[in-house]
Amino acid sequence: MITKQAIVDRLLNGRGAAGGETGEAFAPANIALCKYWGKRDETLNLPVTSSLSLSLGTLGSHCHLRRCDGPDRILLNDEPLPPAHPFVVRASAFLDLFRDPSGAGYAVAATNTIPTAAGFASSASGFASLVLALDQLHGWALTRREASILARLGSGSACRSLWQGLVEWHAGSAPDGMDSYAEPIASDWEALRIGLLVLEGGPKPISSRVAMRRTVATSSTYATWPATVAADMTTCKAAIAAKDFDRLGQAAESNALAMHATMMTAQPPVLYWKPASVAAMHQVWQARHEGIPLYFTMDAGPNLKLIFLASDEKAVCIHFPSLHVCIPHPA
Ligand code: 2P0
Repeated sequence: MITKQAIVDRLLNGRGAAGGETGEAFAPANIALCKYWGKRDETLNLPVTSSLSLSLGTLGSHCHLRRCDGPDRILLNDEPLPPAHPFVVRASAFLDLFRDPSGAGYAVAATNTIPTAAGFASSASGFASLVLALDQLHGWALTRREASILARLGSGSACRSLWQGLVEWHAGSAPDGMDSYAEPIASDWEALRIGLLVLEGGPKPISSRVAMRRTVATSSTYATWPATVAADMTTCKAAIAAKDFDRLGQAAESNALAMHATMMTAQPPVLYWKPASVAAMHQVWQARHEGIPLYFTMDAGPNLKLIFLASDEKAVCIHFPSLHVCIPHPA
C-alpha cells in the first residue's frame, strides 16, 4: 500500500528554501455536475471515475497559517476549537504530513464564506486553501497540479477547488495517483449561474465518506455507475464547448439522480432526500415545463443546487425567492 506520506515526500523532496512567516490563501467551494462517488483507493482518495465541477465564486474558505510552539491551534470562523474536535483531528492528521522535523505546530485560522448553518460541505475549499497557505509558508512553489494532488490527499473533492469556473478531475489509473488531479476546462461561459437552495441545515445522518464506501461495497446498481459517469462527462464537455445549456443541465441533473439511485440500492440504504427535497425537484420540473431552462443537482445532503443562465436569474428567483445565487467566474 502506498502511503500519503510517501506521496508528499516525493512531491516536496528538496523544496522549501524560500519559506515565509505566514501563509494566506482563499479557495472556492465547488459543486460537481458529474459526481465523484466511489474510491478505488481509500488511502489516497483515488476515485473510480473522473468528475466535473463548477465553483461557487466568492463562497469558499480563507486560510491563514503560521508556525506555533506546542500542538496545533485551530480557529474556525474566529472560534478556537478544542483538540478533540473532529475538524481539528482531521486537519492535524493532514498537517502531520508536512511538519518540520522540530515537530512545531501550526496556528490555523480558517474562515468559511459559505454559510455554515446551511449544511453545505466546506471540506473541499478548506483543504484546497490549506494546501495553498502551506505552500506560501514553506516556500515550496507548487504548480497548481501538484497542489491539486496534495489537496486530494485531504479530501477527494478538494482537488477541484484550486480554480474558479468549470473544472475536471481526471480519475487517472496510476497506483500512486500522480495522474489523478484536476485542471480547469477552458471556457468563457460567463453566463452560467449556480444557486444554493437551503431546505434543511443540521448535521448529515451519514457522512459522504461512509456513504460512498457503503455504496461501492453493497449497492446492487453501482456496477453501472462508471459507464454512466463516462457518458455524462462526454455529454457535459460537448455541451460546454457548444454552450448548449439544456444539454449540460439535463446531463448534470441525470447524473445526480443516478448517483442517488446507487445509494438507495446500498445495504442498508442511504437516502439523503427529505420531503422538501422532493417538493423542490417537482418545482424545478414545473418551472422547466413553464419554459425556464432550470436544472438541479444534489450532493450528500437534502439541499438542492440549481443551475441556470444569468438571463433567467429573475424568473428563477420568483420560483425560489430564498435562492443564494453564485457567480462561478467572479470578476
Ligand atoms: C462530489 N461528493 O463529486 C461528490 C458528490 C459528495 C457527493 O465529493 O472522502 O468530501 O474526503 O474524498 O470529497 C464528497 O466527498 O470525500 C463529494 P473524501 P469528499 O462533489
